Amino acid sequence: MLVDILTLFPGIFTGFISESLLAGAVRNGLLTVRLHNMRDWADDKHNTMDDTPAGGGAGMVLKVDRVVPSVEAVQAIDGDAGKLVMLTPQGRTLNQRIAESLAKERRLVLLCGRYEGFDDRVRQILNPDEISIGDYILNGGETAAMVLIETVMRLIPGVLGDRDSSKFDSFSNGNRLLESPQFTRPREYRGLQIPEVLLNGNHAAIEKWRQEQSQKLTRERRPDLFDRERE
Ligand code: 6GU
Repeated sequence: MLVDILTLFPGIFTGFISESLLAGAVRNGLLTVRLHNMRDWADDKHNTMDDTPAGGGAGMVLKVDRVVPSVEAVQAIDGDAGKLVMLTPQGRTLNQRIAESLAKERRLVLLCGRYEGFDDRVRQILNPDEISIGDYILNGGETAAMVLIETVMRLIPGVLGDRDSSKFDSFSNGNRLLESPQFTRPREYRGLQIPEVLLNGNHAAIEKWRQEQSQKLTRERRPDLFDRERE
């Protein structure tokens, strides 16, 4: 998968893409991430990216005549313009189903906003898929883009080894149950034991215990998920 990120702060992403699983996916050629400073692409001799809001009010608005040309220039780098995603608190809320659908794309172009947002005409002209990561306000779309990339790349075949396949993750493949508690050695710590059932090698009993724990945890903590699971 090819991921192009348009941002005014590309430095925010450098540690993120050079560490851990993401770095492995890049090394294995499963993922290419390209960072673009919108300021560099704006086809204009001035590089002012924002201006005061029409009608007054606090903050600054990202200029349509800077943002649209930079997105179009990045889209044109490749024959396939890709799926354009705008990270904005006004978007639909990211969930596993949306991530599964984005994981099928060949190319994603992620547009990160800052300040008070984009001039609305950016949305009207480019018609992006608008995505939020939840009901709270961030300083900008960059951290939301990282959340989206991490969620999507786990679903690309080969990115995770077999050992930690995402197939059975909570929220995957219609699974709406939280995962059961996990334990590892030592067997006892500060008087707390690993549940006996996990130590006796009876795989059917272990599976049954995990199912029960999963259901109990979901019923207690996320009754909203539990009700949907039973539908
Ligand atoms: Cl995508 N952007 C900002 N600024 N705040 C958010 C968000 C995005 N998603 C949740 N809050």
